Amino acid sequence: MTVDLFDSVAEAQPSREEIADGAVLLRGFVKPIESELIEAVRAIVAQSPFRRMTTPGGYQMSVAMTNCGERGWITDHTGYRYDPIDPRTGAPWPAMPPVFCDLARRAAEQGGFTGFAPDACLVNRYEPGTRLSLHQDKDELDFSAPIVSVSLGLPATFLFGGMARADKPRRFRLVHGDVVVWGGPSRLAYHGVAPLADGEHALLGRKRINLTFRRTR
Ligand code: MD3
Ligand code: FE
Repeated sequence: MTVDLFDSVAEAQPSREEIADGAVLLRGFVKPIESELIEAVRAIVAQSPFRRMTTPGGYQMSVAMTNCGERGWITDHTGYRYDPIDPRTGAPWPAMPPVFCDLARRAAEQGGFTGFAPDACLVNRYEPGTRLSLHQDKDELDFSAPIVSVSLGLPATFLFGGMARADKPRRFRLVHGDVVVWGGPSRLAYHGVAPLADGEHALLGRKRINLTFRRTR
């Protein structure tokens, strides 16, 4: 009984928290479509598999990545860029599934950005121990569009820094179903992910999947 009452309140007023200037956290935003999202990730990975890319500095990334959409983010010994072709398969990246475009647009709207039309979705895979060091996302042409991020599977400690790499990051726990819209002054903040703790997720096992939706041009 108490649970039913709580659910109806949560539905009437979904959680929306401004965690930094221009950054809006939507707890549990994609829980209602979790199965569709996971199925769509499986279909993408069947076509363009996860791979650990090598940075221009010669380091292999700890995060395994793939993409969908018109363009995908890649790194190799020559640099970082968005490319319409998956270098692993020689074919275009898988199309962005309608359920992805739709959720990204609805989430961006909650963050105050109407008409968000991502042309790229980077799909990151974390396993226990995987981390992502502090960086800025600045390979896109237009920083007026937000980035929408979706967390699935094991929880992560997200590090949110400032405009300078040396700014001490704040830590946020992101769990399965959470969405964050990163716009305005937050768009160019340094950020990263602490080494993933081991655990078991009911739908994804010992993994965390993160989707980031981007407008690259
Ligand atoms: C803040 N991914 O793919 S998502 C990335 O959990 C990336 O896989 C992390 O950083 C992950 O580039 C973090 C949250 C996120 C994504 C993009 C941002 C936060 C951001 C861009 C600007 C500011
Ligand atoms: Fe990033």
